[in-house]
Amino acid sequence: MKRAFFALAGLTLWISAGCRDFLPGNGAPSAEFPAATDRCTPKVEAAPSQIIARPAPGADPAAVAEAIAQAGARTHEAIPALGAVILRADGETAFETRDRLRHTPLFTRVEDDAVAGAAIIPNDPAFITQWHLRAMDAPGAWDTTTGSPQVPIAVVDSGVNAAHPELSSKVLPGWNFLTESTDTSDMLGHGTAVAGTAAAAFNNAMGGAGVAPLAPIMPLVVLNANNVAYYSDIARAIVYAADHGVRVVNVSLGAAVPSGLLQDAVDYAWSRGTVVFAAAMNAASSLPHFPAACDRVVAVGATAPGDRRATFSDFGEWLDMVAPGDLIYTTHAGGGYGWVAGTSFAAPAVAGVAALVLSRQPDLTPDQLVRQLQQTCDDLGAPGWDLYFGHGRVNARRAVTVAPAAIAPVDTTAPFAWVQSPT
Ligand SMILES: [Ca+2]
Ligand SMILES: [Ca+2]
Repeated sequence: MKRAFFALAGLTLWISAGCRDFLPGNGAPSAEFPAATDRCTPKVEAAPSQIIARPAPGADPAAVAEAIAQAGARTHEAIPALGAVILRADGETAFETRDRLRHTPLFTRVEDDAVAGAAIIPNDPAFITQWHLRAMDAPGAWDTTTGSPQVPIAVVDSGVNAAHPELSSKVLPGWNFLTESTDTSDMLGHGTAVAGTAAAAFNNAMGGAGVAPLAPIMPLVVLNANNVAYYSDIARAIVYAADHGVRVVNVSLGAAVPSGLLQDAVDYAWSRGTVVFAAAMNAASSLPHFPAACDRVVAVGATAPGDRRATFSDFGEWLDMVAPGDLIYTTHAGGGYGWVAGTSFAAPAVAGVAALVLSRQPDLTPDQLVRQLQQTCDDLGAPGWDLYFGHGRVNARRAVTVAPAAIAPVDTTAPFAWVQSPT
């Protein structure tokens, strides 16, 4: 989540990078999957040019439609909950179309529908155990709770292999925003690996375990087989999860393009009790990626064994916390297990802890939930909140066992600190 004073710094970075100029009509996705050798260079993705527009309140629908047509665009779909319409324009002239719409008072916001990529780094390590569960003391949490069927986790990703024996008992009906259908099968494998990290079954004499083994998974498909996800589909998926009462949403996707629409979706969800957990992404830089750097999103960086920061993990003022994200043994779409790396797998580890917490304390507000997760982290690096570890590495046991009175009632400003309640 973006810390308040960082808004200006982020803008400065953005302008100094000149991104708006070198990005094509739809912005650029991150290139973090699967090109581990190309982590820092945004890759330009050829995709239909989509523009997100929000008509002004009370604007005459006929005038809006005419303005859209005159600008050379057509309406593709609407997101009524966010008051937005998704427009499609010719790729060659999308830039002009967008600028024309921006100069029309009929719209309060016009922005590119950027595309996000997944934050996975393929890996082939020699280890054969799930070190990450011990590092974040998930077994210590399981003495208290292993999650609840009443607290599902929405996985906004490439789908989930519902036939995987570690996931088959827990995959809920979801939605595919690419095909507008109920087919949530996984065409990429990323979503199945994320889902298993959060909630693979345990105590079933096979494979490994997720952080919240009893938590159901709601697959929401936005990422296609080419590792491209439109921001508008991510926003629709977040809204869908919130509308269906899912309080924990994981988005292991991102791009370095700020978006009002993504922020609106996060705010919509937050107002309905839903918290979005997002991968910090893997560029090993402090350039904010979204939705991780949106306000109220829990941005999760990655650690490697030994509580070291994973070298690929992004960092910055917008980082909330870290979780294991390197050498992670998790479910593969093919049906077995395999090794993966990336902040893609750190975010669902924290989402899993959130599901554990809510299974015990279902009445926590989003603000209370996030503070409980933050304040029970094990501090790493420089004392207190810092750029590289945020509040520290999530601790599942502490998160589910902390006494409510030990959680500070209000957020503090950076540098982070809180006051324990006097006894
Ligand atoms: Ca298992
Ligand atoms: Ca620290």
